[in-house]
Amino acid sequence: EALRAIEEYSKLAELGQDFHRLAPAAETVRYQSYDLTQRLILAATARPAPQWRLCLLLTQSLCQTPWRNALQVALEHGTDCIQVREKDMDAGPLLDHIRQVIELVDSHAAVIVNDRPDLAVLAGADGVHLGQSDLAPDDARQIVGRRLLIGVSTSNLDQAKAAKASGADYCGVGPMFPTTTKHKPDLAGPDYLREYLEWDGLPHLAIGGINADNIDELAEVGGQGVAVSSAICAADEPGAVSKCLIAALDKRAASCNLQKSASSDA
Ligand code: TZP
Ligand code: MG
Repeated sequence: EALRAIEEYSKLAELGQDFHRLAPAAETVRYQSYDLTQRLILAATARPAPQWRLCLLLTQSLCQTPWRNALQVALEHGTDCIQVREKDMDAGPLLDHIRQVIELVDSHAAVIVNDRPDLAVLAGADGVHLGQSDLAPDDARQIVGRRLLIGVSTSNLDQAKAAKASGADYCGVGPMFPTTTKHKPDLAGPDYLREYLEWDGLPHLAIGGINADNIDELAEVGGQGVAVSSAICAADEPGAVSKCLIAALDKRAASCNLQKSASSDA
């Protein structure tokens, strides 16, 4: 308001040319101050990504039990993040599906949408997850604003650093192990997770082929969070597997061993 007053007063005829020249400068500074105010508000309301423990990549076609059941029991056993990952759904049905997931999750976990920043915003999700050939985080940010989190899949530290520089909030780190869920011929492996953790970067979700039989390798290098699809979705007992994976990250090995047979049977 002070800048506006300076701008207006400097235009008064009585003041002469010297003051008139002040008006455009005051106007420029006024607009810069609006921009700065907006950026300050956005920065103040942005929330950092938490270090999730277990993120379920929910894909209906992979589910052995009805997907609502898999989701429900995964939540009951400590899953704190759900990524809706439906590669073959058109936008309309996908939006409906995301809304159903959000309703079922009922704030007990974060809901992240794979690939689609637009649908993440429309559905009121907590974030969007992007691959290396999806929108860059700074472009997606134009769509999702500061409130939504942006995750990026990375296979090496250069990609992770680029994701952070472009405004990502967390990184997928993988693939850790062979997987049939996605075509990923080159393994990054636990060595990349170790390297990632040595970097003072962003929260992580190790991903790719993770199950009850190999998660100890990730716990050993210090892994704090994993993203898992088939090991939970395709299990007969998705709750038992979820519990086992979290126990392994907590290095409560006995609890995980107890459940390993359930997941291996699946
Ligand atoms: N990105 C890297 S590996 C992968 C994705 C989406 C697949 C994860 O699924 P699964 O079944 O846990 O291996
Ligand atoms: Mg993608």
